[in-house]
Formats: sequence, C-alpha cells, structure tokens
Amino acid sequence: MKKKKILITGITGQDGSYLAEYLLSLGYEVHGIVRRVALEDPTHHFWRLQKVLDQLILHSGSLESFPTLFKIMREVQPDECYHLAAQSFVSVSFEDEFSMMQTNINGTHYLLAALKDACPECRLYFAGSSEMFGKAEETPQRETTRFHPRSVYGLTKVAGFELTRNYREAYNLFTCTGILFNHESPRRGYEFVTRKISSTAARIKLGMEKVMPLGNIEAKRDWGFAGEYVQMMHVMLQQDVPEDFVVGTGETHTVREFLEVVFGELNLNYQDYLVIEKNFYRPAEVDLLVADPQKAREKLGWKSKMNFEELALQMVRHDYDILKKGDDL
Ligand code: F7E
Repeated sequence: MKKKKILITGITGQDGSYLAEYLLSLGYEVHGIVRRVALEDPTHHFWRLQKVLDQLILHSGSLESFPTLFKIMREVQPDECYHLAAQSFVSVSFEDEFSMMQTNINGTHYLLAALKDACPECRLYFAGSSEMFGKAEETPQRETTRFHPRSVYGLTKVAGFELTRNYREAYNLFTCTGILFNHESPRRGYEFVTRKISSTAARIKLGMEKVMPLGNIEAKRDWGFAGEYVQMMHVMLQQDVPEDFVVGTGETHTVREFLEVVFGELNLNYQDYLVIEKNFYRPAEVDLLVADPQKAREKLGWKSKMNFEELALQMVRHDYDILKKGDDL
C-alpha cells in the first residue's frame, strides 16, 4: 500500500518534532517546511529532530511566500498537512505586533489558499490556542466559549481559526482546528515559563545561577505533556467530518505551584531565589485558563495521561541531568 504523505509546517519546534516522530512510527512519509537558514545551520536548528532527521524530507520555504507554499504543496501532494508554524511567544506579541500579525495571519492564509489551489483533497490541521479564550467568559473553556483574546498572538490565532473554518465552509475542504491548552516538555523553548523555571532551577542547584526572575506567578494555566497532545492532532484528521476540538487536562495550576514542584525536587525553596520583575508582566494578562475537554474525550477518546506534577518533574530532572554531566542546555 502507498505510504500516506504528511506535510508539517513548524517541524523544528516542540510539537513538530513530537508529531514527526509519531507519524514516522505509524509508517507515514513525513515532509517538513523549514527556513533556508535552518538548513544552513542544522545543528543549531534541528536539535529536536536529531532522532529522526535522516528519515525526514525537508523543503526550504517560508510562510511569507505564497508561491513557495503553492509549489511545495503541488510537488508533495500530501494527504495530511499540519500547520504548526507561528510566532508563538505571547510576550513578543506586545513588542512586535506587526511582524506577528504578518507571519501568523498571512502564513495561515497563504497555506490555506495553496491547499485549495494545489491539493484540495489534503486534510489540514490548524494549531489553535487557548489564548483565543483570553479573558474567558466561562470556566472551564469549551469549543463554544466566546473568544476574547488579550494579546496580538491570541488575536492572530482567532483569525487563523476563522480562516480555517471559512475555507472549510466556502470550499468544502477538510480543515479543522485543535484548540490546545498549554503543553510542555523537555523540548519546550527556554522563553516559556515552565522551561525557564526548570532550566534556571537546575542551574541554581549547580551553582551556575543565583536568582529566578519572573513576572506574574499567580497566573493559572492548564498544563499538559506535548508528546501526548500531538497524537490528538492526528486523530482529529482521521474523523469522518472535520470539526474543531479543545484539548487540555481539565486541571489548572498557578506558576507558583510549578515553582514549588520544580524547586522542591532539587531540595530548594524557591522563595530564596525568586525575584519579581515588572518587565516580565504583560500589559494584558490571561489570569485563568482551564479546558473542558469533554468533546475530545467523547469523540476522539482523549484522556491526558501525564499529570501536572509528573510533567514538572520530568522537565527539571531532564535539565538537571544534562547540566550535571557538563553539557549545555
Ligand atoms: O506563560 C506567566 C505569564 O509564556 C505562562 C504558548 O505556547 O501557551 C503558551 O502561552 C504564564 C503567563 O505561556 C513569566 O504571564 C510569569 O501568565 O509560558 P508562557 P503562555 O503565554 O500561556 C499557549 C496555549 C500558546 O498557544 C502560546 O503559544 O506564565 N509568567 N513570569 C511568565 N511567562 C514567561 N514566559 N516568562 C516569565 O518570566
């Protein structure tokens, strides 16, 4: 039987790397779109893909170029496309609104248009985000909760969600959005709060760092393990009818609790190192997010396995072990 072909944007990121590994394990032919600079400097850009790099087919391209996306779509003719690429750090959206709008909204629009013109049978997954709920009007948040984004990042994800829905309705394409709540792992970028905490705590324990600078530690998030969440992206595209789904654990915890677990694991008291810095506060914060994943549970068989504490422990043990060996993170 012919191998199913997959195309992933954002394949070098946390989710892209887990998804690529997972789809290869299912026997798929996996293609990824990467920037030319990444191909020129693979050690720096492909560290998350080390295990599977020789099994991937990579194409150089940018989300900012419709002709390139169209050409790749036409050549590859994928059966499924996972659109994960985006500028995804919420804080940046306050510093560089315009470039975030351009990459995230136009990138999604170009990809949808390329799909429609070059490969309309291909099924598309769009990476939505709980940041679309923002100042949420109800708790927990489900598929029907009204969006109220609190950052340009959230706003670009609402636009991507609406574009994805509109292409589904207007052109009868199989497109859907996964509204994923925060998902973390040892592959998380260092700018995000969980990895910032796990890596800094490990450095403090080893005498390489003295303080833990943070912003609002009372913010509450629904944190799960990224390695599990990518499997739901795949399941969403195997449904008979394209639909949007919320994916999260259904539990919420503060940043402070994450600190407690991580520092506790290293027999440290976070209060001895914590420095609250105003510049890590956001002009508009999302105070509380928690998913109601009932629809995904009933229709996709979703159940999160790794709990909050296991996730935090996995991250700090990983960072501590690497640094202790003398390697850099
Ligand atoms: O912040 C607070 C911060 O940057 C979490 C992205 O993947 O998930 C992520 O967005 C919370 C916020 O993630 C610091 O104010 C305190 O309340 O780890 P984060 P995020 O903004 O929730 C969603 C689902 C996405 O889609 C996004 O792409 O932690 N916080 N002090 C801090 N956050 C950071 N980054 N750094 C601090 O020093």
